[in-house]
Amino acid sequence: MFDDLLGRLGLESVNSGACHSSWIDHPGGETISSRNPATGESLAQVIMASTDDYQQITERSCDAFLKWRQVPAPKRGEVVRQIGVALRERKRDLGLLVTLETGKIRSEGEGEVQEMIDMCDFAVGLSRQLHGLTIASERPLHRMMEQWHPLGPVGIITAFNFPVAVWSWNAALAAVCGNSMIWKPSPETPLTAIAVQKIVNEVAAANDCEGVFSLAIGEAHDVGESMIRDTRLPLISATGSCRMGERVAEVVARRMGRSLLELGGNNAIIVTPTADLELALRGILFAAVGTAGQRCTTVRRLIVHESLIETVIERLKRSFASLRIGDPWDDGVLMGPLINERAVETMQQALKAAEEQGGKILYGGKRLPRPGYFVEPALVRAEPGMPIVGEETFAPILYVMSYATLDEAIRIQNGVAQGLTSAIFTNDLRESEHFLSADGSDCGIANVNIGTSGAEIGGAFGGEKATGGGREAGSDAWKTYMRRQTCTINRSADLPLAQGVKFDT
Ligand code: UN1
Repeated sequence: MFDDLLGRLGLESVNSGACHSSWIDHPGGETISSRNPATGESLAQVIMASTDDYQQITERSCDAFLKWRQVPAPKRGEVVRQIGVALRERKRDLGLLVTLETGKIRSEGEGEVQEMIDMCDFAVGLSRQLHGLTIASERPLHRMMEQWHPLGPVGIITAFNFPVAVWSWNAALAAVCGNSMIWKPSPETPLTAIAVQKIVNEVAAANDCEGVFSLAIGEAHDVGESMIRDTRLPLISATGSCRMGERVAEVVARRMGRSLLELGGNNAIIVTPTADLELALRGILFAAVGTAGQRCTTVRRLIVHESLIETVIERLKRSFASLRIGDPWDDGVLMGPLINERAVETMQQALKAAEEQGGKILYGGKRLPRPGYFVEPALVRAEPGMPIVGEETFAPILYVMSYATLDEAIRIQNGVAQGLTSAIFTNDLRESEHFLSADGSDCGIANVNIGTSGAEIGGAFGGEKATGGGREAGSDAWKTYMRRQTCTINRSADLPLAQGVKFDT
């Protein structure tokens, strides 16, 4: 069954993780195993790219950019449309592969591919709307305008938890904007990356644009470092931990490059006395345990009005206890495994720290006695000031805290380093408007009566503070992938200077 799946995705012949316009036969990097986190077994071996391979890939990418930037944007959109069609045809298989390699449940695996398709559709429309402004000039017979030009080859670094959707956020936009790109996926998910690259290669070959999309699977310390230092890449888009993002920000800024960072979250949900509790509990459950707590949008802190906290805790304990945890392939399972052994250990350490810092484990947190990396979700009574509550632990741990006034709840919510997503459950218009106002949530995403995770692609995605400030996917996120040019055009025979400056000879 597994072999059939790999066969259908064209993966039986390629075990190399390096592709420019064609696959590199003998990449020089180390060999890694792709593992199924539900069993701990190896799925396949992949040879990674070395720094030399990276150089070769990037040279081709630079060449491809020179050609691609001349292709009219709507024609570039047509190529992205075809990628969307190809993804529709492989949605089920690619979704299964995502499940196999990440351990997320099947509907989430397929949902990721749907997100890629949505992103392609969005980018196709955008390819006819890369609009600039025209601006009134203060000088007679002059006009001003802004235009948006392609930027150059873009470096795309993605994480294991959304191994394909986050690539598409970047790739679909970068492509219609006229950029080539080099993708460094997480070494935890090499097979999905290779499968995507194969799909894209078919479309690129049919459209004579080979080399626009390329892949370099490699380690952070060689391929990753080469990429962020590379002055040929004007933009590095990186998704991952705050620590990784700090390194990227520092190195890219030193060479005056642009970085688009989508880093850690420490997201909170506030539950007020007027909340629809049934709705809130459903929203909290998906946000807390969906993807086994391994989304950057996972809710990590629950801030509940003191009048409700005992009820909410009791109800959540029951929901956690009745949650079906198991093989993500099986119908009805809602929570699969963590990605690897290290993730299980990190979760255990965080729970230990929480207890040492005065927290109380109200439910769960144990490793399940079965192969793979399965854990119970944990519910922990905590206080806002506990150091561990300020950290993002990539696991299903939900810290519950109580509040008395909405000002206090918002203060608790904003009182962490990260600023990705936030939500309030309330039926009180004033509370909701306060939460969304300038003195409300300080996050890049603020929701009312829905949880913190599961954003649509139409909105710009990203967060403030330690989350990095980048915006990807919808709205006007495309502007990060282009360079803005301000043009002043004079159709008079005079040369008047701005601000009335005289410089007559
Ligand atoms: C991430 O975890 O890196 O909003 C992104 C969500 C997803 C994206 C998560 N669409 O939960």
